[in-house]
Amino acid sequence: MTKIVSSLGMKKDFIIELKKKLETPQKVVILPHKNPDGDALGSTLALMHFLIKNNHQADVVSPNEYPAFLNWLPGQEKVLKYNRSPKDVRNKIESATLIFTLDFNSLSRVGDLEPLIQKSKAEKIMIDHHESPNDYAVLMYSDVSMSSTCEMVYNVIESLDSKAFNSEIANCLYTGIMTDTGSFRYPATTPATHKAIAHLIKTGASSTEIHQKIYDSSSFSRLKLLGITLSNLKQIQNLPIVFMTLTQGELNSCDYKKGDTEGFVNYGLSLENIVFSCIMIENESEGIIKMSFRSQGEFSVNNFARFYFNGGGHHNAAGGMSTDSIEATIIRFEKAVQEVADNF
Ligand SMILES: [Mn+2]
Repeated sequence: MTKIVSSLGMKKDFIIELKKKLETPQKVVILPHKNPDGDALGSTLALMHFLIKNNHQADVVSPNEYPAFLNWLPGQEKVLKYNRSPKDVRNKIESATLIFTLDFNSLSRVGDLEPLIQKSKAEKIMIDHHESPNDYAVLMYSDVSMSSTCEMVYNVIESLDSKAFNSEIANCLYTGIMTDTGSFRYPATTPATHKAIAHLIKTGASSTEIHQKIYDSSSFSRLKLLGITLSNLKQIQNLPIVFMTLTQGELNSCDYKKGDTEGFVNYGLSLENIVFSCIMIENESEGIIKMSFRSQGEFSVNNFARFYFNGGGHHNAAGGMSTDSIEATIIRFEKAVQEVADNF
């Protein structure tokens, strides 16, 4: 088996090899990471639509639920969730001939599905834009300079069959590019990103509708929860760093639903002169504090999350976790930022 690694842009080899694998009908399982976001769900669904159109069997298998603001994406009703239908998922994975892993690069990101994927004899194909990819795929399209996995899937479909775009594919890909670029404003947004977006609008993406569905669909309780989060906002003395916290009690008081806290951490960066924002969210049932980190410019929250909080991600957007109490986690965070204070 040849291993084709594409690190800078997509090498021709990736497409040539992928084309070969798709010459005969395949049974394909497409995996997003656990807690799929817009990019993970958008990219997996777009690829599913494309493969079905090309006479393959294709299923998106998610480790668990995705947030409600994504429950209109074309094809989302077909997503098999391991936490809901473990038997169906097991059957799909056991009979798969190809497994695509999208928007992640370490099998630990699929949670409880990991052993099933490890055991599967299907060939694995990775399409992803996170740092430090693990070594499990026979074909890899890995490029950290890419705005989103959706932009990469756009490139793949464009190279395989540029006439294949339809409104289903276009709406899925537009959504992931939009959410992963903060509506086209993060630095990874390039002329090529906008060119892809232009093509997706041309082929049926409803941009206004997508923006409304994603950004103007807050529940009353979610907005109240944002209010609590912002009232908990604190700045680290003499540093351009802020953090926010949410306890399980505060979540419960606002009838918390999965996905409600999506994007809260970004509010820290809307402050003048703040370049590092963190949110710590208590999860009583898992016994952990989930942490999200965002930065602007030089400071790598990917390294910070890896070194201090058992996580990782991108240069400017990463996640981590702590098994301490929320109070102890705050103290650890405050100590950690003092250790890296020279960077600011
Ligand atoms: Mn992504």
